[in-house]
Amino acid sequence: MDILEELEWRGAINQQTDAEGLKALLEKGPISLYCGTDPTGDSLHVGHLIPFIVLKRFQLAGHHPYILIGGGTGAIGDPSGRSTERVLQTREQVRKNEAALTEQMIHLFGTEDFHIVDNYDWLNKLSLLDFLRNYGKDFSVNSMLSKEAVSSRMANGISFTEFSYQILQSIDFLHLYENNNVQLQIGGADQWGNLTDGVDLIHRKHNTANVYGLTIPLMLKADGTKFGKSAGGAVWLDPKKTSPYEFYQFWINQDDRDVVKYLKYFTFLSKEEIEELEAKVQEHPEEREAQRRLAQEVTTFVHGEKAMLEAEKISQVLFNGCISNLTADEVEQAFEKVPSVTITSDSANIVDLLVTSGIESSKRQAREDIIHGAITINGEKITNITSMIDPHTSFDGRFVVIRRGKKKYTLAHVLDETQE
Ligand code: 545
Repeated sequence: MDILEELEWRGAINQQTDAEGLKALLEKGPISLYCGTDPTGDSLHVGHLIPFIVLKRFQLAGHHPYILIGGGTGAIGDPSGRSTERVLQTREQVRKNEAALTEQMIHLFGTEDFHIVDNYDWLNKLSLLDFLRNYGKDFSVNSMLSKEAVSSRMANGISFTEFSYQILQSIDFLHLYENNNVQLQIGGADQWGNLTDGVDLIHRKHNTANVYGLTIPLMLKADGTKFGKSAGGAVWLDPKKTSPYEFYQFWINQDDRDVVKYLKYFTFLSKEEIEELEAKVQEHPEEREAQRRLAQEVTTFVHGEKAMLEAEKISQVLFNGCISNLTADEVEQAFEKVPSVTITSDSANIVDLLVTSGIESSKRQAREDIIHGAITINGEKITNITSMIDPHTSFDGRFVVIRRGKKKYTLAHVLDETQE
C-alpha cells in the first residue's frame, strides 16, 4: 500500500483538490507538506490530533512534514466551524499558547526531519497596501462569501477581520510553497475552504505549480455523541489537563462499534494487526483486547511508554483494590477525580478521622460502618474502632486513601508541615 491507499483504507480521506495529480506527485518521491494550528489554546485535544497523525504517517513514509503554528492567524481568528465571532486574544496570550503547542508538537514528532514555522514571521511584515495590492486582487469577494465558513455566518454576522482570514491562510501556503517547496496542505474537514483558496492563490501566482489540498473527515461516534469528550469535558494531550491515566481510560472505554475505526485512525498498527483485532471484537468482545491495544498505542504515542505502563497499572490496581502497590504519584493520578479532603499529619483514631474529614456524618455511623467491614484505609479493611491511622506511613506521607463501601473513594491530602 502506498500512503494514499493506506489513508483511504484507514478512512482518513475526506476531500482532495486533485486526487490523480497528488497520486502522481507522490509516486515521484518524497514531498514537503504542512498542517497548521492556531494558538487559540495552550493544548491540543484528541480531536485536533487527527490531521497531525496523518502528517506523522507522511513523515514515516519518508515525506517532510512542516507544522505551522499560527502566531499571526491566531491573532485574527478562523471563522471555520464556528457560529459566532471570536474574542481577540492578546499578543501575550498567543505567545504563551504558541510556546505550549510547540512543545507538544516536538514531543509528538521528534526533532528529526520535521520543521516548525510561525506565520507571524511573514504575516506581521505585510503592509496593508501590499496585502490589498498583492493578494486582495486575487480574491473575489463573491467567491469568499460562498465559503461555508462565511456563508454560515451571514445570519449572525461576521467581522471584516474574520472574513479576511482565508486570505491569510492562503498567503501561508504560497509562502511555504515559494520558500520551502511545500506542495500539500492537509487539515480537518472544516479547513476545506481555506485549503482550496490557498491552492487557487498559488495557481494564480505560478500557473504550473503542483500543489494540492487534502482533508480528513471529522470523527463521529456510533452513538451520535461528539467524539473526544469524556465526563470531565475535552480529552487533552496536556498531561496536566488530562492525566495519562484518564487519557488511557478514555480509549479503553470506547464502544465495540467504534474501536476498529479508531485503531485505523489513531494507531500505527498494520492492516494485518488491526484485522486480527477486528476478528477478536467479533469473537470475544468481552475480552476488550482491541480497546486495550488502542489505549496502549495512543497513550504511548502521546505520553510515552512509561506513562502508559503507569496508567495500566493504576487501572489494574483500581480494579482489584490492591492500592498499596501504587506510588504516591500514581495515587495522585488515580484519585484525581474523587472527592478529596485535607487532614493533618497527626496520628488519629479511625472514627475521629472519618468524622473530621466529613466522610461520615456521625461517630455512631462511622463505628457502624467500621464494624460492618465497609471501611478500607489504603487498601486495608479496618474493623477495629480503636485503630489509629498514621498518615506518615502511607504514600510518602502525602496521602491516605479512604474507601467506604465498594466504590466510594475519598483522597485525604496530608498537610505538609514543612511548608507551613
Ligand atoms: C492557520 C494557518 C495556516 C494553516 C492552518 C491554520 C489553522 C487553521 C485552524 N485549524 C484548527 C485549529 O484549532 C485550534 C487548536 C487549538 C490548540 O483553525 N485555520 O487551529 C484545527 N486544526 C486541526 C484540524 C482541525 C482544525 O488545528 O485541521 O480541522 C481540527 O481537527 O479545526 O496556514
